[in-house]
Amino acid sequence: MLANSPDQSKIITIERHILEEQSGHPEATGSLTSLLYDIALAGKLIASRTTRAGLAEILGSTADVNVQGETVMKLDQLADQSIYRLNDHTGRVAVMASEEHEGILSIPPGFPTGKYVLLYDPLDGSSNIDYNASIGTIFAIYRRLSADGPGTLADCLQPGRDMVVAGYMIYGSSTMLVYTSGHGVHGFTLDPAIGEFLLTHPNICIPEQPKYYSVNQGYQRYWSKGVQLYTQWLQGMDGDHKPLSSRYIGSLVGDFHRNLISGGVFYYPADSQDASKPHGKLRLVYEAAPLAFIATHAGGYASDGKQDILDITPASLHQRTPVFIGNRPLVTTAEDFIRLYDA
Ligand code: FDP
Repeated sequence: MLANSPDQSKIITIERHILEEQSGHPEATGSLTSLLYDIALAGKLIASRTTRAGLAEILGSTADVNVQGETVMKLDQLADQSIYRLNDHTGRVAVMASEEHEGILSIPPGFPTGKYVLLYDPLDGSSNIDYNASIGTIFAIYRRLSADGPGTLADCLQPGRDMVVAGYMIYGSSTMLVYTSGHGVHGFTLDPAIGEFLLTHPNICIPEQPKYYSVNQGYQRYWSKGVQLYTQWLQGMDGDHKPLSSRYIGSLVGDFHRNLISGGVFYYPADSQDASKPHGKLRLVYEAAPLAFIATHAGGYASDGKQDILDITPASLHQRTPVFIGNRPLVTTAEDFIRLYDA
C-alpha cells in the first residue's frame, strides 16, 4: 500500500454495507436495500440545502427567485417533497406518511406499489434552523399489511415492534445517517468531497455509564410529581450518586444522537401547560417509535412512562406520546417514579 493512502478494505460505503447485510438474506429481492439507498440519497439532497440555509435570503434575490417571482421553498417543505418524490415511483413503497401532512400519502396513479410502508419526519427540530443548531430527518419502514393495490392508513398504524428499519439523518457539524434493520445500529458520515456516506460508527451501543439528561426544564412546573422527583434523582439530589450533566438543544435528533453516543436519557414528558396536548409534544409514529427501535437495538430502552413505546399501536398518524428514551436503567427508573407518585 502507498504511504498515507487510506486502507481501502476499511472504507465501507452505505451502499456496500446495505448490500452486505442483504447477502445474509438469500430470500431478499433487493427492494429494501434500494429503498434505504434512496433515503440516503434524499439525506444528501437535504444536507446540501440545509448547509445553504442562511444563504437563501441573499441568493433568493438573484439566482433562486425566478422571473415569475416564485419564492424560495421552506426547508421543511423541500425535505418533505424530496423524500416523497424519490420514493413515489420506484415500486418499492405501498404508501407513505409524513409529519408534514394530515393524511397518508398515496403513490400517484400510474405507478406501481411495493411491499413497504415509509413513514417520515422530513425535518425535525426545524425551529433550530435559524440558529445553526443540528436538525434531522427521522424515518421508519414497515412491511405493508394490505395484500396489494394502494396502501392504507392501517398499513401506517403498526406498533413499533413490527418495524423493519428505523433511522435518522442528522445535519450538524457533519451529516450522519444512523440506521438499524435489527442487526446492530450503524452510523455513516457523509464525506462531502465524494458525496458518499462512509461507515464511521459500526455497531453503536449506548455506553453503560451515562453522561447526560436532556429535557426542557423550563416546563418543570407543569410536570407531574413523579417526573419532578425523577429529575431531582437524575441531579443526584438523593446524595446516592453523582449528578448527570444536563444538555438540551431542543432538536430531538440532536439530543437523541448525543445520548446514543455518550449515554444518557432524553425525556419529553406529559405536562399540564396545554390541555389540548395532554401527552406531551412528540409524535409516536414519526418521532418516538423509530428512535425507540434504534435505542432498543443499541441496548437501550424507550418508554412512555408506563410501557414500552414499541408496544403501542398508534390510533392515528399524529398521536402524541410522552417519551423517556436512553439507557435502560435510567428509563426504568423513570417508570418507577411515575408508578410510585403518579398513579
Ligand atoms: P421543533 O418544534 O423545533 O420541530 O417535535 C419537534 C421538536 O422540535 C423536537 O425536535 C424537539 O425535541 C422538541 O420539538 C422541542 O420542543 P420544546 O421547544 O417544547 O422543548
